[in-house]
Amino acid sequence: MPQLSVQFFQKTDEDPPCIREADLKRPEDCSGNARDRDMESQESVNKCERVPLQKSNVCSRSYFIVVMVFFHVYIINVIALLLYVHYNNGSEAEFPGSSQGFTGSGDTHRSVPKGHTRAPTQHFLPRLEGLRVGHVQKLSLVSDKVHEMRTLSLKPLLFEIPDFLSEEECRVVLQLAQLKGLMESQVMVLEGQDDLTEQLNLSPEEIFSLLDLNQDGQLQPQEILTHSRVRDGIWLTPENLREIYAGLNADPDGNGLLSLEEFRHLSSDAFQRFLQQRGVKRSQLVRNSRHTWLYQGPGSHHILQDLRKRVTRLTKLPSALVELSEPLQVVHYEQGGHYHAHYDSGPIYPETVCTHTRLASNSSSPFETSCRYITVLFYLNSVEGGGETTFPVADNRTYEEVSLIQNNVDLLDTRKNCDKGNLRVKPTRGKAVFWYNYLSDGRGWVGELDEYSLHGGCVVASGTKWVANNWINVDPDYQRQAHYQEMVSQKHQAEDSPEPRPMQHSDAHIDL
Ligand SMILES: [Ca+2]
Ligand SMILES: [Ca+2]
Repeated sequence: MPQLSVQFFQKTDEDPPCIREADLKRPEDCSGNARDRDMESQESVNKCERVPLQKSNVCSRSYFIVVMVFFHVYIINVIALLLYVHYNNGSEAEFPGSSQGFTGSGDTHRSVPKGHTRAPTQHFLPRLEGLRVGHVQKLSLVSDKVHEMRTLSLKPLLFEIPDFLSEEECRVVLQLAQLKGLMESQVMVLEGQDDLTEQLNLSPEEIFSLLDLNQDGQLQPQEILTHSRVRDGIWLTPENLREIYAGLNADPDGNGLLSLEEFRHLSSDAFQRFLQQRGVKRSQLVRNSRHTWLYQGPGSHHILQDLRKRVTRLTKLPSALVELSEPLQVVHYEQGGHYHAHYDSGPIYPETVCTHTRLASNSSSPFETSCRYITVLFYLNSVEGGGETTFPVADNRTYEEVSLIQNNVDLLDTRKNCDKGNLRVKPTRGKAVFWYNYLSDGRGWVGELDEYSLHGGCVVASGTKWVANNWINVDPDYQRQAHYQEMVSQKHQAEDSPEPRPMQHSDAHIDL
């Protein structure tokens, strides 16, 4: 800045010297009297033309002072703005329990002193830019390689990164999962759903109204199917439903719809009991796979720890958030395995609590969801046939839940209709895809569930399929997330352990 000032002064030194007083009288000679003269030399005309120019030079000194004042005020404003941005970035992102500054860069490792529990005054979650479908960004995630990240869709914001994992890393993760042992991803009938109905104490009319999505006073097959899949985990097709209606004599007028009167005659678990009597095959469940969980914190295999660091760099989220999220889930689909289209996390209502912050929230709300802000999905092998990840409504112009099942075409059914979805990702060893399950709230934090993030695993036609999931859990209630991290931080100090650990997830799994 001082140099700029000097240049300014130097420039004015070259300006013509200030005009003499005598010259100021010249304009009078060029007044109307001059036009009365018969003869006027070209020289005098030139003089008349020059005078106003010289007069402006007389003003240039004050003009120069005014410009200088504005210039300095401008420079001072710019410096003040830069200082504000600098200090603001430095302080906004500190998060309780964080071992890394919450600056939006996963690469910045900044220690937070022990005992640091100050609640942040501002909050901001970094969110990557997709720009447009097909856009490729180069990433520096590991020392010896440059990764390329391609935007696959904007609704949801979805990316793919080939060779995110090396062949060796895929092999080790797969073998660790086998060593630990896998369990069925879904038992035949989910328990605990009746408790929710009882807790809410809903009348049949109220349940009917909840199910009647288009509020036309009738329950269409798709309204029943959507509900049943969530409630029981049993994947009903429209044909199954016709079979159940006939078996239970639930639709005496035979119009394929349930009226309120017909609905009243059904007990709340009529469908469930009917299906249990008939028997349910694995292929008739919402998901048909086996899975296990791998802890990624200190003491775990270095590849698992490396993977978590890479995810932190990829998402640019604070490491504390990633560290306190769910462990790595490894899933194995055998030939014929599938996972029908679903959301990885649920909608957020005022009463909703997140599984990971539930202890901190001290809430007795029956509405709970996993609050998985981001899903990072890794393909650990290349599948011989099928097994794609489908996003049936990605970048669709609109989203309507009811229109997902129309004219006997059920877009959620990944055994039948994977080819009819908008976007499919081929499972290739080492590739990662990741997407945001929630939109931004417009203020830098987690907003509503992104309905376009609906996705599923197409049926494995040939061979088997191994994938792994990293979910990053963030509570849409910022204060609750901050309070949770404070609690974890205090627990961590009391135990003097090397790293804060989540209070929910890892305790439920045996560490490798
Ligand atoms: Ca209806
Ligand atoms: Ca009917």
